This record gives sequence, structure tokens and C-alpha cells, in this order.
Amino acid sequence: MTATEYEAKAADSGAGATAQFLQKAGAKANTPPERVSELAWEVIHAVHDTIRKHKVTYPEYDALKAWLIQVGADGEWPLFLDVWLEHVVEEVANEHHKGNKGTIEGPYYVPDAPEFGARGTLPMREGEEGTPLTFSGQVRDLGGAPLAGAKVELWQADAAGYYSQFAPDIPEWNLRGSFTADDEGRFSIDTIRPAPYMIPTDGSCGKLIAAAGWHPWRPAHLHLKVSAPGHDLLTAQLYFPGDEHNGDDVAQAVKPELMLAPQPALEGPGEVVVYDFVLDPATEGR
Ligand code: MBD
Ligand code: FE
Repeated sequence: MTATEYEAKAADSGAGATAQFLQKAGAKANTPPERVSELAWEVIHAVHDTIRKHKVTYPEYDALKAWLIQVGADGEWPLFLDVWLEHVVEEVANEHHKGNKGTIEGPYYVPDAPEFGARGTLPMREGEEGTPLTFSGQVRDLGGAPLAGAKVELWQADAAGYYSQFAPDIPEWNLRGSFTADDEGRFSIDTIRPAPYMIPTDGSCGKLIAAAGWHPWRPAHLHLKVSAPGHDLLTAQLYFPGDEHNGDDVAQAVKPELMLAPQPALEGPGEVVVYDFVLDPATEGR
């Protein structure tokens, strides 16, 4: 079976994303009770206000209950939260940054991908579909000094819009890799152009989208984590000009600073693109 011959099921991607999230070494928030109370009450009161304002009925309340139960059963809490809430958490977390803009991580990052040094090709199947893309750049600090040895992790969907480890029948590390910038902070990665991503329609998030008359699309994107000792980790996504959904990403994670400018390759059928990263110094106390 090839990537285009199956339909990814919400159960595959949702359950995988939930398992992946639960494996993450749990960073403890240590939130004091006063803050827990304030945050919880504000959210609860906001829901009360919505119920009063729109005179929400018992059938609507029961439909909400059933839907919330089903989100958990589908394993779609990571998907729901990352699509509709994470972009604001990211905005607040990084508003002090002077270097590169970042954006949300989303539900499909997996740590410890294969390592390739400063230059290499992402793991791919034989005859991997998609336009070849050479993505290169330099990692620097705020003063413009190259960050030799910076780590550049890239993960992406394939040309059918599926992520390895979150859809069936794709090799484990397909289109996932970790690179180490050279003495000048430079790296170069051979990959393919990803396809736009569609939220699975058969799970709870898809049901919400259909019931509300929204669309399920994210524009095509490359996911990156760029890090260097003494600097804040940068989690970003890079986008392609002309994508139909750059202006209405369901996850609201597109920023103009994250738009690539691919050019036709000098040789061969593919494209080349250069994008540099500027990392902020490590934030105290985070
Ligand atoms: C994705 O590929 C993604 O990047 C986000 C943020 C949410 C769902 C799927
Ligand atoms: Fe993604």
C-alpha cells in the first residue's frame, strides 16, 4: 500500500499523539493554588457567560458532554488543544523574543530522530513522492555570531499529507531528522515538499469542524526545532508562498516571518530554499 492508497484514520493519529504526549518527560508547572483558582474560575465563568448569552439548551449541553467524552476516547485532546489553543500559549511564551519568530509545535513531534551531521538527506522511502527540496541556512545569535554546533531538527508530512508514526504503513523515521550546524552555523537538508495537512474527518475534531461548517486544512509546512547551549529553544514552522490556506490556517499558526521563498534548483527538477535562524539568549527562570 502506498501513502495515497489509504485514508489515515483519526484513531491512528489521535491515539499516537496521545501516547507521544504522555511519554514526554512531564515538566512540572508547580502552579500555586491562587493561580489555579483564578485561571480555572475565569475559564468556567467565561463558559457560564456563553451559556447565558446564547441560552444554551439541555440537548446542546448533552451534545457537548457526549463530544467531550468522545474527544478523549478518540485520543484527540492533543490535536484539539494544539489546533485551537496552542498558538496563544506560544504567543505569550515568546513575546519577549527579539530573534526568530516561532510558532506552535503541534501534536506530531517525536524526539531522538536519526542524526545526520551538518548536511544530509531526511530518511525517505524509495521513490518518495514530492518535489525535491534542498533547505539550507545558518543559525546565529542576536549579535549575528554563528552558533556552531546548533541542533536543527526537522519533521514534516509527506506528499500525501501524512506524518510517520501517526499514520499507518510509513517507515518509523520517514521525513524526520536531526542535524548539527557546522563551524559557521550552517546546515543543509535534502527533503521533499510536504503536502497541506487535513485534520482527520472521522474523529471528534473533524466532527466539530463539520458541525460548525469550518474547513479542516493547515497549509503545507516544515516543522523545526532549533537549539544551542545558552539559548532558548526555537520551535517553528515554515510555509510556502501561494498555499491556499496560508491565510486561514485552522491552527492559526502562520506568520509572515515564517514564509519561505523557494527557487527552482539550478540542476534537476527540484527547488532550493535558504532560511536563517536567530536564537535569543536563554530566558532566566524558564
Ligand atoms: C499538524 O500537522 C500540525 O502541525 C498542527 C499544529 C496540528 C495538527 C496537525
Ligand atoms: Fe504539522
